[in-house]
Amino acid sequence: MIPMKSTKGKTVAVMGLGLSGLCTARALMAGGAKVCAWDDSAERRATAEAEGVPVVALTNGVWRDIDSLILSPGIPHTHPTTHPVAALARQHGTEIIGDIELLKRAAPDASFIGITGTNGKSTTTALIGHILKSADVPVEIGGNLGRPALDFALLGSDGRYVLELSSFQLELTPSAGFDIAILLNITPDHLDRHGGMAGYIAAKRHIFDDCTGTAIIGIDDPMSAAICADLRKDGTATVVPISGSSPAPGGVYVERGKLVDDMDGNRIEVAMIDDIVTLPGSHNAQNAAAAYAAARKAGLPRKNIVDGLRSYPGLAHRQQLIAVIDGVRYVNDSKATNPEAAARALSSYDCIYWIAGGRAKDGGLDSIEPYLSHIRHAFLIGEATEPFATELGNKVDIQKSGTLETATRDAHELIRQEKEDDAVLLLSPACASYDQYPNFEERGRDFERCVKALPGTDRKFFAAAEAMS
Ligand code: UMA
Repeated sequence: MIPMKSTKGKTVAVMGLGLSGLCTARALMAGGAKVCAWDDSAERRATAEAEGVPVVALTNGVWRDIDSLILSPGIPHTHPTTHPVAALARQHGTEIIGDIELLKRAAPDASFIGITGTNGKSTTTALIGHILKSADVPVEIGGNLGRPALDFALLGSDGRYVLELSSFQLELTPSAGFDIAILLNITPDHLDRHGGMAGYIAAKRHIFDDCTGTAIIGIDDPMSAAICADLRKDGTATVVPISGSSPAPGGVYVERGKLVDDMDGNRIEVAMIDDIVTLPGSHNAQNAAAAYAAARKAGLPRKNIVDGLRSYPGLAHRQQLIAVIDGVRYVNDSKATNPEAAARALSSYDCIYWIAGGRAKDGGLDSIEPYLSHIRHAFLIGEATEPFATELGNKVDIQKSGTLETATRDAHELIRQEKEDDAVLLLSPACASYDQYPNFEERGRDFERCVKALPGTDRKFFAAAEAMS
């Protein structure tokens, strides 16, 4: 934990006492600030109080003494409505910031690598962290990935913070100024929180504000490609375009499975990367290109980076290879709680025995349509069994398995009968887990348990990186 010395003697309000808020309150108190904290949940307030955090109703009277409001990222401060505590802070001219801003103020000597994008930011963050760590660079990895910013150790001038940044966190980080700033892609998300697409793009684009180092930008979607063109005109940062599927002149890209470095305008074919089992699909090729560019700009030799890409263990529950049994891959993608996320996994393999279902989101399965030919057989579970059966029934072979345990056994049995080359048993539910599990992590762990119970002659199991490490 980083004691927040810069706020010593100041009065700081902390709104929200979840993962990031509680950690922030502890760090402020350890640094000598006078903290007054609040959460709308009585349970969260009680937990904080039990830890000695002063809980104070942040109503009108207290504001003349408060220097800053530290807002948790999940609490709205503009759209769809302004939380009353944020409204009071604004009315009194009190700065509203988040824990990433506090980290930037606490560690002025360290370097910061910020990663954002609608998809792939967790993988890219974990991948960059893994590559730097493997090369013995002092590094702390977290942010939206799970570990709150002020839980880190304080790093000096040789250290690097590798931060996954959500649009919510970026809005609360006025002094962005990242040494290496990465935007992977933009597709519509969190539009209610940003008042529409323009607000969402503005929040994402903020990652490049005051960036005088390197701006790494995906060019595989039109909105990010437009930002890339703008930044190149602007000329403040060194701009590195990246692509997972086509040439990116002056940047880093993957073409026919080969990672290409053209950052110095001197095309170098670095390595084949399409055989890295923990980074399947063209979306992961783009993530690998981003991680390579960041690690090169952080000063690592090419060989170390390629070694790091090859030894990347993958993140739990995100296209995580958990086992290979008699040549068949077993992949846990429990984090795919909507059809768009499942579509990315379905695009990554050619012969899929697919376990899908749970509590379905509105809008149907349109986004998986382009990948129906990759599905050899679907095994349906949970509340979505009947609606998915109706939607998929005349397009792919389906089986109503009901539970994950039955689906895993049904799929394994069929795979053994059909003996297809390249078969993959993929849990990528396209649904929330709440009908059968407390969360997607528990669903993923249950899948792992079911896979471990399967018979087989040649069984290999793999461990994933922890999101919190
Ligand atoms: N709360 C209120 N009033 C409100 C709303 C919330 O008091 O009107 C309180 C809740 O009772 C709760 C606390 O605020 O106690 C929750 O705060 P939070 O939602 O900001 O969540 P944290 O537990 O602090 O976790 C946050 C990030 N959550 C969000 O941005 C929603 C975590 O990202 C992040 O891992 C963590 O900080 C550590 O940095 C999660 C996430 O879902 C993974 N992110 C979104 C995403 O990836 O799409 C953006």
